[in-house]
Amino acid sequence: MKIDSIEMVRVAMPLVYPFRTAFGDDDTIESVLVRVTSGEQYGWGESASWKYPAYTPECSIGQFVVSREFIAPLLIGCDICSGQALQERLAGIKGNYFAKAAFDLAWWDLHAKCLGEPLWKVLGGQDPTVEVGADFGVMESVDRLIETIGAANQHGYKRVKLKYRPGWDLSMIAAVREAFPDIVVHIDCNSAYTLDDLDMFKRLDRYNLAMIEQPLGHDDLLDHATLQAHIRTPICLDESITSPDKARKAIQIKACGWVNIKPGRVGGITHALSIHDICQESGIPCWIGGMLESAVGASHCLALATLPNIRYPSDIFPSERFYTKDLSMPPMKHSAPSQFCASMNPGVGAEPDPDALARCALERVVLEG
Ligand code: OSB
Ligand code: MG
Repeated sequence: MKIDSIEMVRVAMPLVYPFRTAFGDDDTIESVLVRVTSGEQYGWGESASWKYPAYTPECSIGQFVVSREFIAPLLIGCDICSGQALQERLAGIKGNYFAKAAFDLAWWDLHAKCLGEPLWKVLGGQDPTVEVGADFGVMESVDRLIETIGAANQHGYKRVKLKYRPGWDLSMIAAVREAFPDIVVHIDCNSAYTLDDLDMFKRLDRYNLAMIEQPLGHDDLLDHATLQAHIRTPICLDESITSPDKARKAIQIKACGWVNIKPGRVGGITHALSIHDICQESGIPCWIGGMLESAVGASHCLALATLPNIRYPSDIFPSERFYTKDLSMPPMKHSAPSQFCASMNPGVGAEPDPDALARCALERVVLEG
């Protein structure tokens, strides 16, 4: 498919309430949407590295500049026949995973539309129905958290993920376990700790958590392997897995028992598929994470979540949880309690609402071949 034009838009999407994690408290999500056009067809991609480089080293302003100055010029006018070919074309650009991802996702949407097939089928998904979990950030009190978990339980969620940071840690988990001895629960530390906290992690073993997500440095593998050797609870790597190569190395040194795959963090669907397959071959199960993207990015996540080695409820949410009005259409809606159904339409099945896109746009550029 020859890429005739590329549109890039950086947006700010106001949240209905602040999202509080070990890396900060955010009230707006910054994201970059990319549209690639080939003849009459077009595809949409999105990745959200956020405003501050606090989750990984990328941030939305940098993402936009790298997209405009370096990535789009390498793709415009080119005939790109596969996700692999797209990644090879961009191989000279180091890192910048989120920036590359939006283009890779747009290419996959375009490709699936040209085939006339839903994206999830093109990726090798077997069942469009996907199980998703409940997630809770840091709250004003543990009592409030326990109330909220109770409601999620009632709603039918099969697992709960809790953000975990200094001051919202062991005593919070002890209280949650006391209130809910049997629920499937895991914590996400967003790289807030070091091996100096080994004793704390050893104490966590008694709470029978499903996993501990990204306890140590955002780019670390080795210390995670050391920690994993000292604790029973499986580690799930998120931030540290930025490429298929990192996944291979993490598995080789036994740094984790699970991998959270986010298409943005790994440079797109092409590498998400490779990581999925590497993990599957090594007996490491995966699940899909998200970055509070609009329905375009979330629908790409949903397509990936239909793959066979996705073995834990994913982080995919109804739009209304985060946004008064989703920037993209159709908004994310449960198909049944704790489930979503991937779109049966050709492609990813979502695209920005033009008015909402214009309202949220911070900067926009179009490159013609
Ligand atoms: O670390 O998984 C993460 C959201 C934004 C950035 C990083 C992360 C997350 C999540 C998603 O945890 C959870 C949610 O969407 O509630
Ligand atoms: Mg995480």
